[in-house]
Amino acid sequence: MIAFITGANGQDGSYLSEILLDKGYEVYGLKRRSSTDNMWRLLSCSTNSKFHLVEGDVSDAFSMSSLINQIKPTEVYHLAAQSHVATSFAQPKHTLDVNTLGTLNVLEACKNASVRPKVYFASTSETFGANYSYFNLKGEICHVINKNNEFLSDFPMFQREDTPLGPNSPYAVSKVAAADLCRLYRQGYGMYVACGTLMNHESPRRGEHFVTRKITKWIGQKLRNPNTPKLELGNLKACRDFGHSRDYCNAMWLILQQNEPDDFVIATGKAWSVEQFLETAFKLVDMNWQDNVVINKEFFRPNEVPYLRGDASKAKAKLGWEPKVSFEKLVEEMVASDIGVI
Ligand code: NAP
Ligand code: F7E
Repeated sequence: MIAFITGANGQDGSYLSEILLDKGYEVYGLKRRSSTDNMWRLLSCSTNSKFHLVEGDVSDAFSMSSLINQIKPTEVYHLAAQSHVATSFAQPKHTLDVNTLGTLNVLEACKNASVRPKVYFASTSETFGANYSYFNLKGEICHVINKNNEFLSDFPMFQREDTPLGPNSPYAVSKVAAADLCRLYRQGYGMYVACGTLMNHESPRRGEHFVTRKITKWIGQKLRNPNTPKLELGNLKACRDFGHSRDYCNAMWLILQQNEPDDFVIATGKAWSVEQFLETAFKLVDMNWQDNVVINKEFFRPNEVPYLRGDASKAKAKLGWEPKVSFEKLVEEMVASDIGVI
């Protein structure tokens, strides 16, 4: 088996590379040129003779088609993206160029390959926006298209495969369009293209500008230097379904092992507010977050996704997939890594 992973040096790409190498795959990881080294997540892979880094950029159609022709992968995991939601408001065109047109380039290259690979596309729960589903008293499924971005905290609401999409950031729009392209190539050209709609997943390898890692990194710095300025955050009320990246990368592999291409929501089924993440992380080091956090309007978004909680029943039934790492263990691992205990 030969895998080609775009975004290999990102959080998910690094765990997925390790998982596939363990299964005996030959793994080709795409990296784009950077002025400084950013391969730290791939340290354990770099010594494996079955792991190869190849240079290219998903927004360059030529580099995608020539790499796929040379490598002849059996499976393509297309993870590369401008993945930061807040950045997508500041750089909307770049986000669509990379995430939507980059996906088109990958799909076209795979369509024209002499032997077409199976393709996994990294979609996201952000595509639901503020929409949700719930079961009414008769046990019937109801879907809500939530135009006001309301946050109904007492409601047992969730998102699953049939929840209507309501993208409310350039990032989410770019992923909806890319996932539509995936379905078009599946239906129109008979290609094996599967989409994973993944809820937030974190780890010690999470980028430093995502809220979980921003918090745990700050804790590490504060313990090393008591003069560290206060932690500046935005909306603490937003809720996310936080899982562990390694668990979610296992789901990506399972999704591509099905006989027929299909789409799956991957989630833990529980939602936690940013405030609850803060509370849990600070408690681990006997600190009070209220004394150490200031709210800065700069970190609020023009549009917020108030509440994400996934229902991964389909993944459990068809893939036998379930998350292994609890929220508490996830926070513990991230804090331990940032304070230098592991
Ligand atoms: P990440 O850590 O931000 O990694 C993104 C990767 O894409 C990096 O390797 C980055 O390279 C690469 N990349 C960006 N632009 C590129 C380009 N033009 N050409 C080639 N490579 C490019 O993201 P992640 O958390 O691993 O997420 C992986 C994928 O899952 C992304 O598509 C993301 O949108 C999606 N997703 C993530 C989550 C989550 O909670 N983590 C949830 C749902 C979906 P550089 O290092 O050079 O920037
Ligand atoms: O924000 C709030 C913020 O940037 C989470 C990406 O992997 O998951 C990720 O997108 C929440 C939001 O992740 C700060 O407003 C408060 O409500 O960590 P985040 P995200 O936007 O949920 C999805 C599923 C993806 O697909 C994306 O690729 O936290 N928040 N204060 C803050 N967020 C940040 N970044 N920084 C703050 O200071």
